[in-house]
Amino acid sequence: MADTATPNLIRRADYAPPAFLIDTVALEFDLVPERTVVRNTMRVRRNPDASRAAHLELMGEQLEFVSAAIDGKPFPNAHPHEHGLLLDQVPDSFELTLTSICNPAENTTLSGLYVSSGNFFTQCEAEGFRRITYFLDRPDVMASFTVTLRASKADYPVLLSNGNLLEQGELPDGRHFARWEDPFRKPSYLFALVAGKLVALEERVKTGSGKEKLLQVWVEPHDLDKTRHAMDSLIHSIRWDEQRFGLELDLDRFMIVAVSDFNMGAMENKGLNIFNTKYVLANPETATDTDFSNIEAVVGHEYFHNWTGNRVTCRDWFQLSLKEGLTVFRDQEFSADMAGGATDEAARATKRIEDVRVLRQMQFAEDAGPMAHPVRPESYVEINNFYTMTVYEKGSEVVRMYQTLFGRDGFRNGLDLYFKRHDGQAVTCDDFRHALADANGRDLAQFERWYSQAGTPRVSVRTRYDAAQQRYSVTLRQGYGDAVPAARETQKGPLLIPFAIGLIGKDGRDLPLQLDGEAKSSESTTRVLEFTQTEQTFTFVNVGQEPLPSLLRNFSAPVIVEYDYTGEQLAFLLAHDSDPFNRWEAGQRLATRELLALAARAATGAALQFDDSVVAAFARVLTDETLSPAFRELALMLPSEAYLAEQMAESNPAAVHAARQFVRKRLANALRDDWLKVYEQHRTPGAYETTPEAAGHRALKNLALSYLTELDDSADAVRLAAAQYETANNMTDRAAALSALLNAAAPQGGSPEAQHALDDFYRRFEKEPLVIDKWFALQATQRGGARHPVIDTVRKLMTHPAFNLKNPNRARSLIFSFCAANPAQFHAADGSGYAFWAEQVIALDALNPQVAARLARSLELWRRFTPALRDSMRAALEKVAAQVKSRDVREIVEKALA
Ligand code: B3K
Ligand code: ZN
Repeated sequence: MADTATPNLIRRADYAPPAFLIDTVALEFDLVPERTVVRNTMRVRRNPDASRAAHLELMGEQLEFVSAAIDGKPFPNAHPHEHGLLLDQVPDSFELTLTSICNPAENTTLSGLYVSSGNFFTQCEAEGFRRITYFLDRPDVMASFTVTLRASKADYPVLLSNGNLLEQGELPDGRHFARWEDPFRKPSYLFALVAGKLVALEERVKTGSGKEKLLQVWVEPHDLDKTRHAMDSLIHSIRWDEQRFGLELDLDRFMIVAVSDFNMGAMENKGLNIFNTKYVLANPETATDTDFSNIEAVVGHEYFHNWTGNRVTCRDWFQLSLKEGLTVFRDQEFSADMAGGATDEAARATKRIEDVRVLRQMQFAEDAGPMAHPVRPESYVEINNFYTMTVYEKGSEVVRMYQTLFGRDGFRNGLDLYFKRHDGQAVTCDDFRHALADANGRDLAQFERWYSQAGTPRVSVRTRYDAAQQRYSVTLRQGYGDAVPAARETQKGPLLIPFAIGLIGKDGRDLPLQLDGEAKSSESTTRVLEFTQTEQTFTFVNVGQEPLPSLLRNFSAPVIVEYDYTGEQLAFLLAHDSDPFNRWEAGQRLATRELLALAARAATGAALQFDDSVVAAFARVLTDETLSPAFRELALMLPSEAYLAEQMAESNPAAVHAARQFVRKRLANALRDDWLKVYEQHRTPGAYETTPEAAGHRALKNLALSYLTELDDSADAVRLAAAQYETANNMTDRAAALSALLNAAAPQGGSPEAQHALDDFYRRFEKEPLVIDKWFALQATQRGGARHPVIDTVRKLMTHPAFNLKNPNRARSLIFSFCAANPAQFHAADGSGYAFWAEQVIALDALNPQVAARLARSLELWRRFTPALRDSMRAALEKVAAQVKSRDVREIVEKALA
């Protein structure tokens, strides 16, 4: 029954197995941009495990129905409608042949089959396959696919699909064909084809069992010089998955294809991964260190899906985190191992810090708004709206907690059992949890709450030292605070929280840990407490001095820890904690506390003052040469404006910006000589190297440059930045210099040096779309000034000949950068940012609902803002709600307004 309040709400509780199964699919494509004919021959039979249905209902969208035949004879009872094809009175087992037509040239949604730069590409996850042919387009229907592609040989010399190439050859009229077969059964969302003028970087590698594999990275010819890093990342991924998890590449050939029009990062289609160019193309002149590491992470992520996602897939889309949370966890571990190996904890920690920063800024915010949902959602209107930070990043934290509880070996045993039980199946998050529980002899019933409860848990900590008894007790209490309704409804009881803790003595060293009842202290000075009740006390014995607790080491659970540290204690932890994550965390807490106090004053117009002890704590980090440059950069970077605004009782982006700028200026002026020295010391002369060490030097040097631009007299900074811009031999340094020039020029609304560099940058990289994206993004995120609002620049750039709303990367580089990454300017008091946002959501809605819905989300936290902003945000939301048509955007704005 349709729920009238929320039309087309899909619920997890309503899952039923499919009435029919499809065993084999033979697809034939006659590829023509405006009119592609698809012939689909399937072996269909009734599902013995489902109740008997009267008819076969296939999904289909935007298709022109041509014909249907059963067992070779025309079938009269096929009824096409807006959402698919209904076939009446079908036999129990039969061969079904359907012919339909689609229009890839006009497909601006970038879901299904579409044309980009004259080439054909597909994107099927989650429900794009139904835009190609009629099908049971759901992940629990797994079939064997063969695919025949036919197209003009001159226009589409390369024809690719999943699996192995069976044959290729010539056809009359300048056409040719290729036939592919995927040896593994798969759900339709993993289908892919590519056709066009492409070239490949190729490499042959041997896997663990000695088999030779062909690896290819396909791009447009002018991009071939930017494929080496993606290929290296692929080779490293293959090796890593063998070593860490014993998982080998199961195909003879593995292909990556880059496309410049793409809705997200990349897609794990079996044997034929399709990537946004942003996550493939890199050379030192065009890509930053961040781009290089993102490429490594995304190539790894998609490759790792081959086992976690493809070999074992999801029964239904509510189980999305089964593959996404697990695969994010795997790519995070891969990147950490690439940076620091298994043992260099400090190097691993930099990756951990970056991941946690993203989680806290984005996922915690999601949990505090109208889109809050459990890692395994209970319902959705549009599944594409649930490829979220919660499903991906919180989902990854949930997987990480198994490893924290059972150790690397226990986790590996669990994963081995998972594959042993479920290889070739479409399964659920419960199946995964049961495998982990059974392999480790544990009952993980309580752990299920991590999948079913939304909202960010809060753990408040009380400690008590009894000097006479030498006992130290730590009392933990868990709850959710004032959760939003969407989250509160799901909260049923306490979670199993692995809570890692250490105790630090007066000399800054870890104390031995012995819990009450234990015979002796443990070897490790970090203990993972299993915290399972609403309130629970853990008592350490033989504690000879009052310790300072180091709480939630390495961020062992996705929770907020509340503990009243003094400023001095935080400075002590920042200087001494043996857990590198918590050293960073102490600095962030210290800075956040000061910044929030300042923002509260700024909101009332009071004068700002700053505690010198905080400056001293930061100075110590800046000059501590025992710390890696990468770590120092992370520790000295202040919490983002978005994160800070989210911590306020009423978000006030202008006050946060004023406070953060005040602190940046204070740190710049107070430590001027140190910044200059660090800038000089961390230059990386000579040839560009992509190593984590070299990237760390560049990061710290460029942070110093950015602080120097805040000096009351920024002439030195401008001189350094202009020289760095001119002489840079890599994009990291060039882009950082340009950003520094824009920042230094912000108060005056521009400078000749900044303008010169901007113009030069455009001319130099005119033919590199990914670099021009940076050019747009740097301008959209620039600081601006009171009399120089950035919205004016953004509106002007919207009319630039290189701007193109249909290209998601370009739309993101200008519109999203402004609306989601420049809070102080976007939330301008006059509402100009919101008016712009509404216009762009409406314009994108007509072209590409998935991209529009992402943009729509930048106003979802409107209720948390100051009253004046709130009213004008609501007005913008209402305007959008009244005009948009797509299910995607409607779900977002209706939830926001509800
Ligand atoms: N599985 C894809 C995401 C598909 C998004 C569909 N809206 C990429 C990934 O997570 O690897
Ligand atoms: Zn994924």
